[in-house]
Amino acid sequence: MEQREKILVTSALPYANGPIHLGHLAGAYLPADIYVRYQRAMKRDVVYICGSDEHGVPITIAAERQGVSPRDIVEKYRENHRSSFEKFGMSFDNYSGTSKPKHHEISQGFFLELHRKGYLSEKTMSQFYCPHDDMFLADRYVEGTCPACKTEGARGDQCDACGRSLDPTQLINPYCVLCKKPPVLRQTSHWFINLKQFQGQIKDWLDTKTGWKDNVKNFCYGWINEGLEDRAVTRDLKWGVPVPLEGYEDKVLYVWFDAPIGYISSTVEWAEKIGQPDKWKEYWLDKNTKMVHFIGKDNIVFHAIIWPLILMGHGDYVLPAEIPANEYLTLEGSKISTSKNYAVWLDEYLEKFPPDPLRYCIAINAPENKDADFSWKDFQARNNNELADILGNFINRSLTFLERNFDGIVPPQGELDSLDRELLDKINAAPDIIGSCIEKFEVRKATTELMNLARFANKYFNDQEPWVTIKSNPGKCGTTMNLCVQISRTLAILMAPFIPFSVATLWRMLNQAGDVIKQNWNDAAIPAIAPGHRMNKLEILFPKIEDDVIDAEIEKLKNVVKANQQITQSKPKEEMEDTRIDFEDFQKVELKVARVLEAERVEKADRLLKLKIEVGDETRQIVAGVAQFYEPDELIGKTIVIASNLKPAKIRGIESNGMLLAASNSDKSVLSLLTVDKPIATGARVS
Ligand code: B3M
Ligand code: ZN
Repeated sequence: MEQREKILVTSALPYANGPIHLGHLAGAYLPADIYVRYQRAMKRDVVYICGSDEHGVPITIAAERQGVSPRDIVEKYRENHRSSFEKFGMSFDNYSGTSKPKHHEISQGFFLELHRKGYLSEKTMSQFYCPHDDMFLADRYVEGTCPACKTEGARGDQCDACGRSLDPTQLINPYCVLCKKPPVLRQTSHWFINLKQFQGQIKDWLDTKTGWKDNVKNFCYGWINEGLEDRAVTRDLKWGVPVPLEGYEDKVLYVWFDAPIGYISSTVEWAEKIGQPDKWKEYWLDKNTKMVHFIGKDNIVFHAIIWPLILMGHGDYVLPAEIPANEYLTLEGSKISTSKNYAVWLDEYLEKFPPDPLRYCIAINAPENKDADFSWKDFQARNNNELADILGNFINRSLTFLERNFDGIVPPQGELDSLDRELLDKINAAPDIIGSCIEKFEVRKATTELMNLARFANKYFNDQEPWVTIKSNPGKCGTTMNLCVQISRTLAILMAPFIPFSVATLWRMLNQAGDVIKQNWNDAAIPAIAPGHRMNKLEILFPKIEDDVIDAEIEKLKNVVKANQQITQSKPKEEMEDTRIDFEDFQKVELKVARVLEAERVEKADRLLKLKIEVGDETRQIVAGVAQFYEPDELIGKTIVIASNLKPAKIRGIESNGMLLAASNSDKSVLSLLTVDKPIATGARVS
């Protein structure tokens, strides 16, 4: 027996830090599900793998913001994703999560193997550290102004505005995302993967991928031509896969190192669940497996360069055959944003609408080669004017006519006219036409072709005028109705990957045995319904969506935009306003030179010293928080600078008449008193 081609399909593992939105669906999920359902109908040996990405900074930041543990966050969203994907009809063979022990074990194994083979090296470097939160600030824990496009709020690993990937230390005015304070640099050690040594190998491999989309290839060549830099694969974080080396117990693997390994661990979990624990090897350890990674465009580098390189370094494993990366979906003309809550969330959508209109709408408008937009009006129009008025209407009028005039029993085919033959030709050609679009990852075109087939069927019904021929030529009318039923069946089989829920209803109406999604794709080419076959009762396939329902959704998004504008307007003053002052304001502070005459510690206050100072012919007492940096004796005789016209204040019950000036760094680990450059009499004004 001929060996069936093995296909391993993956959809990017979504971060378990928030619900799924339409942008996700259009990028990595729906096109993959259509592809897999088609391959299954072609009776190919396909496994479809996914799971949630449960490590990395997006998760820990979400946990900190909500005041819960990372574990709570990932369990909540893993379940949220799993259940909304299921309701949307995503047909994964397995949905796992990367915080599971099996995944940790497999990821550590990969790390150790690369380490053993000498592909990893250890480096000490300075990294941002937040003294306030007492932690290293990995990746997105730091934000600041993008050095390239100058947009504020750029993340430590990437600027969303210009797409540039960044090292946190490149940011202008960096700050810790938790406390908004500036970080300091501290030494830390990490393991790096030496990408350079794979540069030639990865380029040769990419050169063989002649059929890949231009967007993917151009992106990769751009990266390679800039020269591959070594990349850190460990992080100073507490949540993640622990680094399996001595001395590194406090560190974890970088999320992008372990996440793609999640494709393997989810396949392992699948094999265990079906009771064939070694079955995953048939896919992963066979170089003939066709591995297809569906992703959004922001994941290209990781899937097309770093991940293949990890696999090459490890050896034994199959490399990706196809990486169909999609562009972005915008919403009502604007960028979808999880943090701004500007999105259509899948779980909320599914509470109000059925899945198929959305599947159809995204498929026919998929952001394949350029960004595409989702608008609620377009969604309504696609449902009402295409699904309902073309496909639904054709089925409805055909089956109603059959019921009224033929008791719901399929009449035989008589003599064929040219229009009948055209219809049979269309049926015959459709599986190949649609199939080849899907094989080429052209979901938009496949969906358009399918709707055109339904449009043709609707027109065929019109042009044959069965309501006329039923009287004038009943034999011809029978032929027309027979062919209407045949093409309905063809449409059901071929539309199954796109709108699986609706075609299951259609299948029932056609009174067909078995499950429509289990049909053989190529059987759709055959007019297989025999005369004498009885139809089932009619059901409505696509209810129309009313204006008020759509208007409410549009209104909701407008309110989100408004709320976001208000948040920006009500930001704290110091963040929003110009903080510069007039010279007159500065002049109000009288800064003067003084000399320390006496200094002593303040009892029960470790930070304070009580000083007696000379300011011109005046002697004053001040209290200063410098005890951790200066011994009292060191200070006696020193020339300092004070703000002399502050109103006296009591500090720990001791009067302080003025304030000395000192410079300190952001984490208050160094403090240095201001003094003057040349000898000058005390009381001199500083301005
Ligand atoms: N979680 C990125 C994302 O959700 C990441 C994908 C991992 S795939 C291995 O955009
Ligand atoms: Zn902080």
